Amino acid sequence: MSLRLRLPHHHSNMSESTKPHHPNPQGKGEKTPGTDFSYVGIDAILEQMRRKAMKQGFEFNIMVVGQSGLGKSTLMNTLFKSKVSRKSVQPNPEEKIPKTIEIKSISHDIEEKGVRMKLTVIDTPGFGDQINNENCWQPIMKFINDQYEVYLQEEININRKKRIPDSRVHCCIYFIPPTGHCLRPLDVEFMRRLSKVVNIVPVIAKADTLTLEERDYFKQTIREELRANGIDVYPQKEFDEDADDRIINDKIREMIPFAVVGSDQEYQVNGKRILGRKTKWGTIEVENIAHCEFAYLRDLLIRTHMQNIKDIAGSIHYETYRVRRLNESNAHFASLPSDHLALQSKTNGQPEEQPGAPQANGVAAQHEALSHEM
Ligand SMILES: Nc1nc2c(ncn2[C@@H]2O[C@H](COP(=O)(O)OP(=O)(O)OP(=O)(O)O)[C@@H](O)[C@H]2O)c(=O)[nH]1
Ligand SMILES: [Mg+2]
Repeated sequence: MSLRLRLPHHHSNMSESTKPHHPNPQGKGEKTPGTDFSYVGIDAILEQMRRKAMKQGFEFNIMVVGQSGLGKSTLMNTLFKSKVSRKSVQPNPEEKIPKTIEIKSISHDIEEKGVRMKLTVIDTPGFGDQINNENCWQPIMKFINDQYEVYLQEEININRKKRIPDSRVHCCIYFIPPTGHCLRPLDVEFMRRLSKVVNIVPVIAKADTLTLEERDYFKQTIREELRANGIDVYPQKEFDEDADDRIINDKIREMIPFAVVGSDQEYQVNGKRILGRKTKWGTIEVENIAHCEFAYLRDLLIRTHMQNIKDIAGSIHYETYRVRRLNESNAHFASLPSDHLALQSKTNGQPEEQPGAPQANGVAAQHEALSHEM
Protein backbone atom coordinates (compact mmCIF):
# COMPACT_ATOMS: atom_id res chain seq x y z
CA MET A 1 0.00 0.00 0.00
CA SER A 2 1.33 3.35 -0.84
CA LEU A 3 0.86 6.27 1.44
CA ARG A 4 0.44 9.03 -1.11
CA LEU A 5 -1.99 11.02 0.91
CA ARG A 6 -3.62 14.22 -0.04
CA LEU A 7 -3.56 17.05 2.42
CA PRO A 8 -6.74 18.78 3.45
CA HIS A 9 -7.52 21.48 0.92
CA HIS A 10 -6.51 24.41 3.11
CA HIS A 11 -3.04 23.13 3.87
CA SER A 12 -0.17 23.81 1.62
CA ASN A 13 2.41 21.10 1.22
CA MET A 14 5.71 20.74 -0.48
CA SER A 15 4.66 18.54 -3.35
CA GLU A 16 1.64 20.71 -3.98
CA SER A 17 3.72 23.82 -4.05
CA THR A 18 6.28 22.31 -6.35
CA LYS A 19 3.79 21.44 -9.06
CA PRO A 20 4.57 23.14 -12.34
CA HIS A 21 2.78 26.39 -12.26
CA HIS A 22 2.38 29.31 -14.55
CA PRO A 23 2.95 32.45 -12.56
CA ASN A 24 0.57 35.27 -13.07
CA PRO A 25 2.15 38.17 -11.28
CA GLN A 26 -0.43 40.73 -12.26
CA GLY A 27 -3.06 38.67 -10.47
CA LYS A 28 -5.39 38.80 -13.43
CA GLY A 29 -6.30 35.14 -13.23
CA GLU A 30 -5.94 32.48 -15.81
CA LYS A 31 -9.11 32.94 -17.77
CA THR A 32 -8.87 35.61 -20.34
CA PRO A 33 -10.18 38.74 -18.70
CA GLY A 34 -11.52 39.98 -21.99
CA THR A 35 -14.05 37.18 -22.29
CA ASP A 36 -15.19 36.76 -18.69
CA PHE A 37 -16.08 40.03 -16.98
CA SER A 38 -17.30 38.33 -13.78
CA TYR A 39 -13.82 36.95 -13.11
CA VAL A 40 -11.95 38.88 -10.44
CA GLY A 41 -8.77 36.82 -10.15
CA ILE A 42 -8.85 35.92 -6.47
CA ASP A 43 -7.21 32.61 -7.25
CA ALA A 44 -3.98 34.47 -8.01
CA ILE A 45 -3.53 34.69 -4.24
CA LEU A 46 -2.33 31.08 -4.41
CA GLU A 47 0.56 32.09 -6.61
CA GLN A 48 1.40 34.97 -4.29
CA MET A 49 1.37 32.63 -1.30
CA ARG A 50 3.51 30.12 -3.15
CA ARG A 51 6.13 32.73 -3.98
CA LYS A 52 6.19 33.98 -0.40
CA ALA A 53 6.55 30.44 0.98
CA MET A 54 9.33 29.70 -1.52
CA LYS A 55 11.18 32.80 -0.41
CA GLN A 56 10.81 32.14 3.31
CA GLY A 57 11.40 28.41 3.20
CA PHE A 58 10.14 25.99 5.82
CA GLU A 59 11.32 24.97 9.24
CA PHE A 60 10.47 21.60 10.69
CA ASN A 61 11.64 20.25 14.03
CA ILE A 62 11.36 16.59 14.99
CA MET A 63 12.44 15.08 18.30
CA VAL A 64 13.28 11.44 18.94
CA VAL A 65 12.53 10.02 22.39
CA GLY A 66 12.72 6.57 23.95
CA GLN A 67 14.64 4.08 25.99
CA SER A 68 18.37 3.80 25.52
CA GLY A 69 19.66 1.69 22.66
CA LEU A 70 16.43 1.53 20.65
CA GLY A 71 17.99 3.10 17.57
CA LYS A 72 16.95 6.75 17.92
CA SER A 73 20.24 8.20 16.70
CA THR A 74 20.37 5.59 13.95
CA LEU A 75 16.87 6.43 12.73
CA MET A 76 17.72 10.11 12.77
CA ASN A 77 20.64 9.38 10.46
CA THR A 78 18.41 7.15 8.35
CA LEU A 79 16.04 10.04 7.89
CA PHE A 80 18.83 12.35 6.77
CA LYS A 81 20.43 9.76 4.55
CA SER A 82 17.21 8.48 3.05
CA LYS A 83 15.48 10.16 0.16
CA VAL A 84 14.83 13.27 2.21
CA SER A 85 18.32 14.57 1.84
CA ARG A 86 20.49 11.92 0.31
CA LYS A 87 22.33 14.52 -1.69
CA SER A 88 23.15 16.76 1.23
CA VAL A 89 24.86 14.11 3.38
CA GLN A 90 28.47 13.15 2.91
CA PRO A 91 28.94 9.39 3.15
CA ASN A 92 30.62 8.49 6.40
CA PRO A 93 31.01 4.72 6.18
CA GLU A 94 32.52 2.99 9.16
CA GLU A 95 31.73 5.49 11.88
CA LYS A 96 29.74 3.93 14.72
CA ILE A 97 27.01 5.96 16.38
CA PRO A 98 27.94 6.62 20.02
CA LYS A 99 25.50 6.52 22.91
CA THR A 100 23.74 9.86 23.13
CA ILE A 101 24.47 11.66 26.38
CA GLU A 102 22.82 15.04 25.94
CA ILE A 103 19.98 16.62 24.01
CA LYS A 104 21.41 17.66 20.69
CA SER A 105 19.87 19.33 17.66
CA ILE A 106 21.13 18.64 14.18
CA SER A 107 19.89 20.69 11.25
CA HIS A 108 20.12 20.15 7.55
CA ASP A 109 19.16 22.60 4.87
CA ILE A 110 17.41 20.70 2.17
CA GLU A 111 16.40 22.09 -1.18
CA GLU A 112 14.16 20.40 -3.67
CA LYS A 113 12.68 21.99 -6.77
CA GLY A 114 13.41 25.43 -5.43
CA VAL A 115 11.73 24.80 -2.07
CA ARG A 116 14.03 25.25 0.89
CA MET A 117 13.56 23.45 4.17
CA LYS A 118 15.52 23.48 7.37
CA LEU A 119 14.94 20.06 8.89
CA THR A 120 16.08 19.80 12.49
CA VAL A 121 16.16 16.56 14.42
CA ILE A 122 16.57 16.78 18.17
CA ASP A 123 18.31 13.67 19.42
CA THR A 124 17.84 12.87 23.10
CA PRO A 125 19.66 10.50 25.43
CA GLY A 126 17.79 7.27 26.02
CA PHE A 127 16.24 6.72 29.41
CA GLY A 128 15.52 3.60 31.39
CA ASP A 129 19.11 2.80 32.34
CA GLN A 130 18.68 3.84 35.94
CA ILE A 131 17.36 1.62 38.70
CA ASN A 132 14.87 4.30 39.51
CA ASN A 133 13.41 5.76 36.33
CA GLU A 134 11.00 8.04 38.08
CA ASN A 135 10.74 11.46 36.49
CA CYS A 136 12.96 10.46 33.58
CA TRP A 137 10.64 12.49 31.35
CA GLN A 138 11.55 15.71 33.08
CA PRO A 139 14.55 16.76 30.91
CA ILE A 140 12.51 16.12 27.75
CA MET A 141 9.48 18.02 29.00
CA LYS A 142 11.74 20.83 30.12
CA PHE A 143 13.36 21.05 26.70
CA ILE A 144 9.98 21.22 24.96
CA ASN A 145 8.67 23.87 27.36
CA ASP A 146 11.90 25.87 27.13
CA GLN A 147 11.44 26.14 23.36
CA TYR A 148 7.86 27.35 23.86
CA GLU A 149 9.16 29.89 26.35
CA VAL A 150 11.80 31.19 23.93
CA TYR A 151 9.13 31.62 21.27
CA LEU A 152 6.74 33.30 23.69
CA GLN A 153 9.38 35.76 24.84
CA GLU A 154 10.04 36.70 21.22
CA GLU A 155 6.35 37.02 20.53
CA ILE A 156 5.56 39.35 23.41
CA ASN A 157 8.63 41.47 22.86
CA ILE A 158 7.65 45.03 22.00
CA ASN A 159 10.13 45.11 19.14
CA ARG A 160 9.40 41.65 17.95
CA LYS A 161 11.07 40.15 14.94
CA LYS A 162 9.13 40.02 11.75
CA ARG A 163 9.69 36.32 11.62
CA ILE A 164 10.29 34.56 14.91
CA PRO A 165 12.84 31.74 14.65
CA ASP A 166 10.96 28.56 15.44
CA SER A 167 12.77 26.05 17.62
CA ARG A 168 9.55 24.56 19.00
CA VAL A 169 9.28 20.79 18.77
CA HIS A 170 6.67 20.17 16.09
CA CYS A 171 6.62 16.43 16.45
CA CYS A 172 8.06 13.82 18.75
CA ILE A 173 8.79 10.28 17.56
CA TYR A 174 8.39 7.97 20.52
CA PHE A 175 10.31 4.68 20.34
CA ILE A 176 8.57 1.63 21.80
CA PRO A 177 10.80 -1.37 22.56
CA PRO A 178 9.91 -4.41 20.40
CA THR A 179 8.86 -6.63 23.30
CA GLY A 180 5.87 -8.09 21.44
CA HIS A 181 3.85 -8.08 24.66
CA CYS A 182 2.35 -4.79 25.72
CA LEU A 183 3.38 -1.27 26.60
CA ARG A 184 5.45 -0.91 29.75
CA PRO A 185 4.11 1.39 32.50
CA LEU A 186 7.07 3.71 31.85
CA ASP A 187 6.15 4.10 28.17
CA VAL A 188 2.48 4.67 29.05
CA GLU A 189 3.36 7.34 31.57
CA PHE A 190 5.91 9.02 29.31
CA MET A 191 3.59 9.13 26.31
CA ARG A 192 0.63 10.26 28.43
CA ARG A 193 2.62 13.26 29.62
CA LEU A 194 4.19 14.02 26.25
CA SER A 195 0.92 13.82 24.34
CA LYS A 196 -0.40 16.75 26.37
CA VAL A 197 2.37 19.09 25.26
CA VAL A 198 3.47 17.92 21.82
CA ASN A 199 2.38 15.85 18.79
CA ILE A 200 3.63 12.31 19.23
CA VAL A 201 4.07 9.62 16.62
CA PRO A 202 4.82 6.28 18.27
CA VAL A 203 7.00 3.77 16.44
CA ILE A 204 8.03 0.19 17.20
CA ALA A 205 11.80 0.30 17.26
CA LYS A 206 14.03 -2.41 15.75
CA ALA A 207 11.02 -4.01 14.09
CA ASP A 208 13.33 -6.50 12.36
CA THR A 209 13.26 -8.48 15.61
CA LEU A 210 9.56 -9.30 15.22
CA THR A 211 7.92 -11.80 12.88
CA LEU A 212 5.09 -10.46 10.73
CA GLU A 213 2.45 -12.02 13.01
CA GLU A 214 4.14 -10.66 16.12
CA ARG A 215 4.36 -7.25 14.53
CA ASP A 216 0.65 -7.14 13.65
CA TYR A 217 -0.37 -8.41 17.06
CA PHE A 218 1.92 -5.92 18.84
CA LYS A 219 0.68 -3.01 16.75
CA GLN A 220 -2.91 -3.83 17.57
CA THR A 221 -2.17 -4.27 21.27
CA ILE A 222 -0.43 -0.91 21.38
CA ARG A 223 -3.33 0.84 19.64
CA GLU A 224 -5.74 -0.63 22.18
CA GLU A 225 -3.55 0.35 25.08
CA LEU A 226 -3.11 3.89 23.83
CA ARG A 227 -6.87 4.18 23.58
CA ALA A 228 -7.45 2.63 27.02
CA ASN A 229 -4.97 5.03 28.61
CA GLY A 230 -6.37 8.08 26.89
CA ILE A 231 -3.13 8.80 25.02
CA ASP A 232 -3.97 10.87 21.97
CA VAL A 233 -1.25 10.47 19.38
CA TYR A 234 -0.91 12.28 16.06
CA PRO A 235 -3.11 12.56 13.98
CA GLN A 236 -5.58 13.35 16.75
CA LYS A 237 -9.20 12.56 15.85
CA GLU A 238 -10.54 15.76 17.33
CA PHE A 239 -8.47 17.86 14.93
CA ASP A 240 -9.71 16.22 11.72
CA GLU A 241 -11.16 19.14 9.86
CA ASP A 242 -13.60 17.47 7.51
CA ALA A 243 -14.75 14.14 6.13
CA ASP A 244 -11.85 13.92 3.64
CA ASP A 245 -9.40 14.54 6.42
CA ARG A 246 -11.03 11.87 8.51
CA ILE A 247 -10.75 9.23 5.79
CA ILE A 248 -7.06 9.94 5.25
CA ASN A 249 -6.24 10.12 8.93
CA ASP A 250 -8.25 7.02 9.80
CA LYS A 251 -5.95 5.09 7.47
CA ILE A 252 -2.94 6.42 9.31
CA ARG A 253 -4.49 5.70 12.69
CA GLU A 254 -4.96 2.09 11.59
CA MET A 255 -1.23 1.84 10.81
CA ILE A 256 0.13 3.45 13.94
CA PRO A 257 2.56 2.62 15.51
CA PHE A 258 4.86 2.33 12.49
CA ALA A 259 7.18 -0.65 12.77
CA VAL A 260 10.52 0.81 11.73
CA VAL A 261 14.05 -0.34 11.09
CA GLY A 262 16.91 2.10 11.00
CA SER A 263 20.31 2.07 9.35
CA ASP A 264 22.87 4.53 8.12
CA GLN A 265 24.83 1.95 6.15
CA GLU A 266 24.49 1.70 2.40
CA TYR A 267 24.68 -1.57 0.48
CA GLN A 268 24.49 -2.65 -3.10
CA VAL A 269 21.37 -4.71 -3.80
CA ASN A 270 20.52 -5.71 -7.39
CA GLY A 271 22.77 -2.97 -8.65
CA LYS A 272 21.11 -0.27 -6.54
CA ARG A 273 22.51 1.53 -3.51
CA ILE A 274 20.14 1.04 -0.60
CA LEU A 275 20.11 1.86 3.09
CA GLY A 276 19.90 -1.41 4.90
CA ARG A 277 20.92 -3.81 7.63
CA LYS A 278 22.93 -6.74 6.46
CA THR A 279 22.38 -9.97 8.35
CA LYS A 280 23.36 -13.59 7.76
CA TRP A 281 20.00 -14.30 6.18
CA GLY A 282 19.72 -11.24 3.95
CA THR A 283 19.61 -7.49 3.82
CA ILE A 284 16.75 -5.54 5.31
CA GLU A 285 16.05 -2.54 3.13
CA VAL A 286 14.84 0.24 5.38
CA GLU A 287 13.13 2.22 2.63
CA ASN A 288 11.37 -0.80 1.16
CA ILE A 289 7.75 -0.93 2.34
CA ALA A 290 7.77 -4.70 1.95
CA HIS A 291 10.44 -4.82 4.67
CA CYS A 292 9.42 -2.19 7.20
CA GLU A 293 7.35 0.93 7.65
CA PHE A 294 10.07 3.56 7.77
CA ALA A 295 8.98 4.98 4.41
CA TYR A 296 5.44 5.50 5.72
CA LEU A 297 6.78 7.37 8.70
CA ARG A 298 8.99 9.55 6.53
CA ASP A 299 6.19 10.28 4.08
CA LEU A 300 3.82 11.21 6.89
CA LEU A 301 6.32 13.57 8.44
CA ILE A 302 7.80 15.12 5.34
CA ARG A 303 5.57 14.57 2.38
CA THR A 304 1.96 14.57 3.43
CA HIS A 305 1.40 15.99 6.90
CA MET A 306 4.21 18.39 7.70
CA GLN A 307 2.10 21.53 7.51
CA ASN A 308 -0.70 19.95 9.49
CA ILE A 309 1.73 18.79 12.20
CA LYS A 310 3.12 22.32 12.42
CA ASP A 311 -0.38 23.81 12.54
CA ILE A 312 -1.40 21.59 15.44
CA ALA A 313 1.89 22.22 17.24
CA GLY A 314 1.36 25.97 16.92
CA SER A 315 -2.37 26.34 17.37
CA ILE A 316 -2.97 23.67 20.00
CA HIS A 317 0.17 22.75 21.93
CA TYR A 318 1.99 26.06 21.91
CA GLU A 319 -1.29 27.90 22.41
CA THR A 320 -2.04 25.84 25.53
CA TYR A 321 1.38 26.77 26.90
CA ARG A 322 0.93 30.44 26.00
CA VAL A 323 -2.49 30.69 27.64
CA ARG A 324 -1.22 29.03 30.80
CA ARG A 325 1.82 31.26 31.06
CA LEU A 326 -0.07 34.47 30.41
CA ASN A 327 -2.74 33.43 32.92
CA GLU A 328 -0.03 32.75 35.46
CA SER A 329 1.40 36.18 34.88
CA ASN A 330 -2.05 37.77 35.11
CA ALA A 331 -2.67 36.02 38.40
CA HIS A 332 0.70 37.25 39.59
CA PHE A 333 -0.15 40.75 38.42
CA ALA A 334 -3.52 40.70 40.19
CA SER A 335 -1.98 39.48 43.42
CA LEU A 336 0.48 42.38 43.70
CA PRO A 337 -0.44 45.04 46.28
CA SER A 338 -1.53 48.32 44.70
CA ASP A 339 1.29 50.40 46.26
CA HIS A 340 3.75 47.94 44.68
CA LEU A 341 2.18 48.54 41.29
CA ALA A 342 2.34 52.30 41.73
CA LEU A 343 6.00 52.03 42.61
CA GLN A 344 6.64 49.86 39.58
CA SER A 345 4.98 52.21 37.14
CA LYS A 346 7.35 54.92 38.33
CA THR A 347 10.35 52.70 37.72
CA ASN A 348 9.92 52.73 33.96
CA GLY A 349 7.80 49.60 33.92
CA GLN A 350 10.64 47.34 35.07
CA PRO A 351 9.23 45.23 37.87
CA GLU A 352 11.40 44.06 40.74
CA GLU A 353 12.20 40.40 40.84
CA GLN A 354 9.73 38.41 42.92
CA PRO A 355 11.61 35.98 45.11
CA GLY A 356 8.59 33.74 45.62
CA ALA A 357 7.73 33.44 41.91
CA PRO A 358 10.73 32.19 39.97
CA GLN A 359 9.05 32.00 36.55
CA ALA A 360 7.51 35.41 36.98
CA ASN A 361 10.61 37.17 35.72
CA GLY A 362 9.99 35.81 32.21
CA VAL A 363 6.58 36.38 30.73
CA ALA A 364 5.14 37.94 33.82
CA ALA A 365 7.74 40.66 33.85
CA GLN A 366 7.23 41.45 30.20
CA HIS A 367 3.52 41.31 30.55
CA GLU A 368 3.58 43.68 33.50
CA ALA A 369 5.77 46.04 31.58
CA LEU A 370 3.24 45.98 28.74
CA SER A 371 0.36 46.55 31.11
CA HIS A 372 2.06 49.61 32.54
CA GLU A 373 2.61 51.03 29.10
CA MET A 374 -1.10 50.99 28.35
N1 LIG B 1 18.30 -4.77 14.82
C1 LIG B 1 18.32 -3.45 14.79
N2 LIG B 1 19.30 -2.77 15.37
C2 LIG B 1 19.29 -1.42 15.31
C3 LIG B 1 18.25 -0.71 14.64
N3 LIG B 1 18.52 0.60 14.74
C4 LIG B 1 19.65 0.72 15.44
N4 LIG B 1 20.14 -0.50 15.78
C5 LIG B 1 21.37 -0.76 16.53
O1 LIG B 1 21.11 -0.52 17.91
C6 LIG B 1 22.26 0.03 18.55
C7 LIG B 1 21.92 1.33 19.26
O2 LIG B 1 21.56 2.31 18.32
P1 LIG B 1 21.49 3.87 18.65
O3 LIG B 1 20.96 4.53 17.43
O4 LIG B 1 22.76 4.35 19.21
O5 LIG B 1 20.39 3.87 19.79
P2 LIG B 1 19.87 5.12 20.65
O6 LIG B 1 18.41 4.91 20.87
O7 LIG B 1 20.27 6.39 20.02
O8 LIG B 1 20.63 4.91 22.03
P3 LIG B 1 20.95 6.02 23.15
O9 LIG B 1 21.71 7.11 22.50
O10 LIG B 1 21.68 5.28 24.21
O11 LIG B 1 19.62 6.46 23.64
C8 LIG B 1 23.30 0.20 17.45
O12 LIG B 1 24.16 -0.88 17.48
C9 LIG B 1 22.48 0.19 16.17
O13 LIG B 1 23.21 -0.30 15.06
C10 LIG B 1 17.21 -1.48 14.03
O14 LIG B 1 16.27 -0.95 13.45
N5 LIG B 1 17.28 -2.82 14.14
MG1 LIG C 1 21.36 7.94 20.68
